[in-house]
Amino acid sequence: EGVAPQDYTALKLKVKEWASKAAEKIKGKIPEGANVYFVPATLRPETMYGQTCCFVGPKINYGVFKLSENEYYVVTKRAAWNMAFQGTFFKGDNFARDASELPAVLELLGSEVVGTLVNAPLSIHKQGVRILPMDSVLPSKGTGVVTSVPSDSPDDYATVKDLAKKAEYYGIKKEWAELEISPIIETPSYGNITAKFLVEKMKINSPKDAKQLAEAKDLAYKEGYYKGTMLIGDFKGQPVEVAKPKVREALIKSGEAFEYAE
Ligand code: A2H
Repeated sequence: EGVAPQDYTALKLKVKEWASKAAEKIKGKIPEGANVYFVPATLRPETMYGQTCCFVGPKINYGVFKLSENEYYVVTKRAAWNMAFQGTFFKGDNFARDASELPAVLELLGSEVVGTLVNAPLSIHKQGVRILPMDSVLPSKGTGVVTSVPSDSPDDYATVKDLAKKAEYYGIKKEWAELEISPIIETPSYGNITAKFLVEKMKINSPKDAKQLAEAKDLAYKEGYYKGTMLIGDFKGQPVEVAKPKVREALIKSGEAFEYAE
């Protein structure tokens, strides 16, 4: 971890329909009709139009943390602890003195939530996107939940391709990994689906090609941020550098996201 804090955008993906295993476990623990959100941390809020699914680590333990009578967040305990210091759960003088005071309602294993249908704010896929497994999700970074934008993230692109190819092995429906990948950002060097372009050009065949993916991620990030132009949304036609803080602010203002730092 670096010295400078990372300012993430924590996005709220509301559960529309639980995977059956998760539904069993939450029964009686969360009131019916309460809103439960998966909360991915992203550094690229301007790409949220292109969300096609949301990743969890299948072996990672998540907590369901109570925000209010009808609002709950699914994140790692580590992230909830950070959030507790950033005013997410407690207001005013009310704060947790140690991790046991976090408002945890229950624990869920990543693999148990795979298949859950969530609403992804700004996504062109209005019917919702699925929670899917990604082996490279780090429990020690962000919230342990990673929203997937395969048009602009090489990691996400390589992972959705692999999931679709081996759907049976992963225990998912192939179509969950095959939502349409639409152009979100135009770039001079890599076209309008940067991640696909780079993954194909660099012949990256698997989400396990870590070294090449790191290189692709770097190229995609720099090109998108410094030379990209928005193709969609309220800031269409504007440079990414200008649009990025505006999209973030709009998501926070509408209550669909909040600030998260670490
Ligand atoms: B980014 P940094 Cl379109 N494990 O969001 C692995 N990856 C994680 C993670 C975790 N626990 N938590 C967050 N991330 C991902 C969008 C995106 C991202 C795009 C392009 C690049 C990109 C959609 N996925 O990240 O190490 C999240 O994916 C490359 C910089 O803190 C988050 O932003 O710099 C990013 O990594 C945070 O990485």
